[in-house]
Amino acid sequence: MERNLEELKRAKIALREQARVVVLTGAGVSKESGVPTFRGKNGLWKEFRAQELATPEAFKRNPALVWEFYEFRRALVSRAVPNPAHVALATLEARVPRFCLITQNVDGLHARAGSKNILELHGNLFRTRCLGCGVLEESFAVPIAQKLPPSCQHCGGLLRPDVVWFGEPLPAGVMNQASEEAGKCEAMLVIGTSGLVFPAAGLPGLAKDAGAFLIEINPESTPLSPMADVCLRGPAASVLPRLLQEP
Ligand code: BJW
Ligand code: ZN
Repeated sequence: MERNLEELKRAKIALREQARVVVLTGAGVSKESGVPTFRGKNGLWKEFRAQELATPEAFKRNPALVWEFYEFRRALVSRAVPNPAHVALATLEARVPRFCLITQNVDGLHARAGSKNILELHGNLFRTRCLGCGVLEESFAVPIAQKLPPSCQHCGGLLRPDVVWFGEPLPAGVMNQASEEAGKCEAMLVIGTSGLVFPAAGLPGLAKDAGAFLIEINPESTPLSPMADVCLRGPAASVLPRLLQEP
């Protein structure tokens, strides 16, 4: 407990003193909103096979099945609300001079909590991309169509969720911007990610190499923990509000 308080204090000071702050979030930040993580117990990949659902090959093989998985997720997230961790990050943005929130999450909960400068590395559950004409469209309708898979209103082509599957490149502009922000930040918060999926998992290393103070918030240790200056162990929804509490 003593050590935890000491660590919390060091993290508070770093956040208060640094003008350029970057946050990298993963599925753990939405856990308290009832959105399951991918790995670990009760993780999505325990129940569903990633290779059968989150790859371009899987979609080619059976688009309706892949859409069923995404419809289940879209319905779940539609009912969810941002938790105190999302809200704390929106509050932090308002008080830091240069702030950027990089998220691997596709649930859109950061934006719903009021965060503004967000880079979504793995896309968004509520956007579709047409494989025929390439048009990107936002849709919050659940279900998205009477019959799955949905088709494009403009060209009749097959629509896919605009998320990044294994083996696919991340949106180039977004990843470049994220790397740039990570490479010039003074403090980075790494919250609720297992640090296993690349290239996102490489961003804390870029920040560290540039001399940033690294804070990890996660109930478990991860491959990123050894490079962190401070590890705050606990659920993001309780740790983050305490971290932002003054003094
Ligand atoms: C809490 C908590 C609480 C719990 N509070 N915390 C280098 C080495 C090895 C492999 C590769 C490499 N580079 C690339 C690869 C391949 C691959 C990869 O990384 N594989 C590894 C798994 C081995 N990467 C890719 O394929 C990427 N593409 C790519 O590299 O393209 C290259 C290319 C270039 C040019 C042409 C073609 C290709 C794409 C990766 C896409 C990832 N997509 C997914 C699915 C998105 C859509 C969807 O949602 O369905 O993204 S996979 C899934 O993992 C999702 C997540 O964003 C991502 C990361 O997961 P995250 O967020 O870390 O969640 P979990 O569940 O892993 O962890 C949760 C954490 O929270 C845990 O630590 C808990 O302890 C913690 N937690 N409760 C705080 N209350
Ligand atoms: Zn189209």
